[in-house]
Amino acid sequence: MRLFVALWPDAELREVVYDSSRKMMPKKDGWQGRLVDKQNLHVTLAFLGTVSFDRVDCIRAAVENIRWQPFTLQLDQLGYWHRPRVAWFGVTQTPEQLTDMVRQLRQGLLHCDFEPEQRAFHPHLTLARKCRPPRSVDLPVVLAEVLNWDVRNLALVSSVTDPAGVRYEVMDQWGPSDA
Ligand code: 2AM
Repeated sequence: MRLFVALWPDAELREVVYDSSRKMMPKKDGWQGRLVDKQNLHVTLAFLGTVSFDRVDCIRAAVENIRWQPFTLQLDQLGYWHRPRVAWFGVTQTPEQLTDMVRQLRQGLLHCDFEPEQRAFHPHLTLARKCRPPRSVDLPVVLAEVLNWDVRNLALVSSVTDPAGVRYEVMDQWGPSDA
């Protein structure tokens, strides 16, 4: 199983993000690439890679034990990374609750024998892959309309590759901890 832990948008937010990404990256302006399917949009918190079944309980416990309260993620910029050739919506300011959530998650995953994650966490919602922006666009750009995401759940997700492409299956979801 290929697994990852993610912030998982609800159906309404998916529509908003998808519409906004189409507006922000029009083909007619020279944007190239493949938009991520609407139902696949998410923010990865930890990528676990290929994991054997016997580690799943430990991973579930690591996510379940995170103490967090609801918060709002303000997606307010469109950016691009050259190496992976992905375009994304990101945040100017990472909420402290999210930084703390990822810190707890990384800590918990150490107990499941994952290597410590060396890379800093840059929250982003990947919008397009194999992407190339037009030269005329100076990225990142600030969004005219901020997308407010009221984060209410965390998901353990399995990535399934089938002939139609990549599909993500939510294995489990958790809400905020009790007060
Ligand atoms: P990203 O698109 O948010 O950057 C599921 O495959 C998710 O895990 C992807 O959306 C990707 O996140 C992330 N991912 C895939 N392969 C990865 C890798 N080798 N290292 C880190 N994250 C990866």
